[in-house]
Amino acid sequence: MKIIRKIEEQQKCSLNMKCRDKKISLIPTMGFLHKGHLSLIDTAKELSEKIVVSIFVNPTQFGEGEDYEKYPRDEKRDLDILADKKVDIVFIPIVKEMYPEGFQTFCQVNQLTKKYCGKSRPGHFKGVTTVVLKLFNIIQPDIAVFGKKDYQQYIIIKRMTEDLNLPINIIASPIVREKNGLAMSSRNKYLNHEQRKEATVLYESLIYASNLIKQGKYGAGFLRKEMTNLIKSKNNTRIDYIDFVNPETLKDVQKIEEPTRILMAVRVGNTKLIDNMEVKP
Ligand code: PAJ
Repeated sequence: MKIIRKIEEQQKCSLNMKCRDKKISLIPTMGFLHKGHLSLIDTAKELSEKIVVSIFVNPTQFGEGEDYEKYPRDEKRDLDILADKKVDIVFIPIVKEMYPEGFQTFCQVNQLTKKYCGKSRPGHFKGVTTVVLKLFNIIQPDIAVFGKKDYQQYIIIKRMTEDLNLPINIIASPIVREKNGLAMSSRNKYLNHEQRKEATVLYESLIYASNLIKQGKYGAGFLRKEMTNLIKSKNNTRIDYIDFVNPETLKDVQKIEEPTRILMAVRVGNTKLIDNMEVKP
């Protein structure tokens, strides 16, 4: 496994793989790896010969007062995990080279970024698309794999790739959960024992809604209310949003008449957790 920190070295290495006709898959991450990240590597391995994982806690996607400084980092542990997983390259750029003095060019997807997570985190998705576009330019992957855990992020990146005619196949990989249903996330580290138990209410409420839909309850308003009551029954939870959306356009849906994605964000203590699920009538 090669560890690359310099942008120029990664560019040379990618060019070399391409000259040898090797298909490259990229899995962008912010590190502190868990089984969710590893499942993206498994998905990528089915699709291409060469696997590049990037680790970069991207400062431009964190707002003021957010957790950039205290975002969990453990490079040594991540590298051990990736070596075990037999990935080909780990790209770990440094902030000063990604954003040198004078940096002022950003990539912005206009509409899809306004709602849901974009509402409470203005500028967040602009930081995400900018860094992902930079990683695409540096690594030149044929395929890039993203988790459905961050469903809005996946749709935004798909839109950017299409809008900018990038020759990259964007693949979505399923959500990996703990045994109790909690979607895996590096930020779960912030939860204490009690909060971890309460955090399972996100998944429980999604399952509850999908069961109500199976019983013929199709109204988004009714379903939101039912989910809200369940979530509010737990201490220390505060709902940020629960929305029913078209899985491609992310436009609001009033009635579950076709496949719909439920998107949700809930604060457990001070930690914002997100989850989502597809439901069908
Ligand atoms: P990060 O939160 O590290 O996630 C990296 C990738 O892992 C994302 O595509 C995310 O959706 C996926 N992922 C995280 N938890 C998952 C789970 N439980 N199941 C399946 N996939 C999961 O998302 C980011 O980093 C950043 O915004 C990034 C795209 C790297 C840009 O900085």
